Amino acid sequence: QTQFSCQHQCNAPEKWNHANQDCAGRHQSPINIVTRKTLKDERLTPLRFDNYQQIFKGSIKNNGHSVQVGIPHVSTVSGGGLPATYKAVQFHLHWGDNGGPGSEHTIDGEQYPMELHIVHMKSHYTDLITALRDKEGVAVLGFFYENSNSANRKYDPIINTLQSIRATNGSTYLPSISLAQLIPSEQNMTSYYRYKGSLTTPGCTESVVWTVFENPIPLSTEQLKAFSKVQYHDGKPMVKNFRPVQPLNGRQVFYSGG
Ligand code: 1SD
Ligand code: ZN
Repeated sequence: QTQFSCQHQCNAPEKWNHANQDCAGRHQSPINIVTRKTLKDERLTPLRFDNYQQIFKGSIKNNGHSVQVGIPHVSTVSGGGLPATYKAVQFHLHWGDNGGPGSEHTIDGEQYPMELHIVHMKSHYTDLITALRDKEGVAVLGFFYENSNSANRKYDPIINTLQSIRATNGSTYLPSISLAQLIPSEQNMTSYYRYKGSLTTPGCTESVVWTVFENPIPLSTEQLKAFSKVQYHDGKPMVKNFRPVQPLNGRQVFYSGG
């Protein structure tokens, strides 16, 4: 088990501070983004995505607090004011109860039904543990979801596996998928927020450069509800697997503009 796995009380974030010193730190994530307090920053130009189009086959796993997909090839993100080039390591999601509020970040108090995290580390590192020792070693891209009337077929490969990874530690084959198909088109990713924060699960390490995109990804209600079929270790439905928002403690959130 690595330090990132969620072994106990994954659905009781209020208990984390006792077990993990960093979870009581002053630069924690997620946060509520108050749009009128954000600062427009001209350096936050469109991000550069390399190899996000690459189709890969992998496996999807119920890790006890989310469903996670490891990324087996090199895809990088850079530019947009990021301090380095970062390569994608894995992605996972946070969601609500049957399509109810479930995102980790909130915008002016609004909680979206789900949030995607694509976890990256500076491209010269070979593992996340080392990257987390660098205060800018990890970059997470966060995307919201919104309810739409029609199903988003690009999510079928993921949603079709959920039934077979209901149990904790369940994993299954994930057929052809690309990172690009999961996120908005590049012209719809120019509006985003940037701040310095932490992992949202223990050890809550404060080594994360966060980018939270404004434009949500559409999914139908049925698709959103499918995630609630996944189960925690104790067999209860894995729902509301988000950490509540944390105090900003004087941090500035930057905005790329429209
Ligand atoms: O919750 C994830 C956790 O599963 C792990 O992926 C960690 C990075 O190793 O990141 C957190 S989060 O901050 O991306 N939610
Ligand atoms: Zn996450």
